[in-house]
Amino acid sequence: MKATENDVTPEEIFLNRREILGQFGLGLGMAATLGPLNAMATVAGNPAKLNPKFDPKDALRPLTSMELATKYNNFYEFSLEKDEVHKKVEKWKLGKWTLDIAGHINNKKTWDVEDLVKKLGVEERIYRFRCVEAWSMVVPWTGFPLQKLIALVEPTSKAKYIKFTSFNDRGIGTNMDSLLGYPWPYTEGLTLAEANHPLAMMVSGMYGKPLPKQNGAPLRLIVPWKYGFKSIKSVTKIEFVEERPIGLWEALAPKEYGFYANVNPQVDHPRWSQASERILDGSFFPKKVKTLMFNGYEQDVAHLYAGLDLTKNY
Ligand SMILES: Nc1nc2c(c(=O)[nH]1)N[C@H]1C(S)=C(S)[C@@H](COP(=O)(O)O)O[C@H]1N2
Ligand SMILES: [Mo]
Repeated sequence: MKATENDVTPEEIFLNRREILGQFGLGLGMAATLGPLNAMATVAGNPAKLNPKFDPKDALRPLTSMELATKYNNFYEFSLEKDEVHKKVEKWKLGKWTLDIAGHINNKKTWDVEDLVKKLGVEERIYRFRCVEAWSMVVPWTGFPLQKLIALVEPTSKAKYIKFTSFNDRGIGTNMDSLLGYPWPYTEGLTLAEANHPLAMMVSGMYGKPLPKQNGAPLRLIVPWKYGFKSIKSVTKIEFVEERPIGLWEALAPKEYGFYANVNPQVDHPRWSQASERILDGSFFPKKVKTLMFNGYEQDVAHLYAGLDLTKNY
């Protein structure tokens, strides 16, 4: 499918680059483009040639509707009910939002998120998005590669990991106090090498529009080869640290939610299988499909984990 002028919405006029790396990842060329929202996302190139064991049909999936992706959310600061989150965020007045970038870097600064997004520019990418709860979507995100931010702030040799922190404001997250024992705020972490991978991005929009509050406005992380809980929403602080950060979910249940949390069909969650997933389509029984290693981005990211035994959980 080729993008035509008709596909371009007003929000995209300021996009300086429009490329879709999602469905098959980086190795397969840049020809894929966003078509009508319910169309199959297609790519150029021949994945089977690059990886004989890989059936391209397994990775080719329809785009999730915007309606579904913005009304079925995990955002515990607001609600545990996925279909309640979009209602519970209504009272949140999203004004000026600052992002503190700190730690072992040369260019520490508290940014106005709008200025940062303007400075680094945005591009669009369609990625599969797979929750640890065994459901998935396919979402067109807009944002900038995290590696651009890393280059901007210039980490020193002491920086080994990046720690991300969400807001810690009960006036915003009206459900935070009801979750006793949760070590708020929501935090997550990546190794510097993971964060520097070109697929990792900071997202400020979806479906060509500004990011809705329920999806983590104004700026969130998206790491498409990892379970969704790694993709922290509404980030207020990014710290370059020496020690491996322990995220909220790892702190709560380390045997269930590890640090790496790479999508891996061979390693079951202690309470359910990860071998397959339901691709959400709004129906009562969405189609069940095999889960792909690294969520289908194996060729792009496997080298990051060269020393790890992928039959084990991390
Ligand atoms: N701050 C924060 N970030 C979060 C969560 C959360 O509860 N709070 N949930 C995570 C989980 S489990 C998933 S699956 C995704 C859901 O993102 P979506 O609602 O945009 O699909 O966000 C992740 N990021
Ligand atoms: Mo999730």
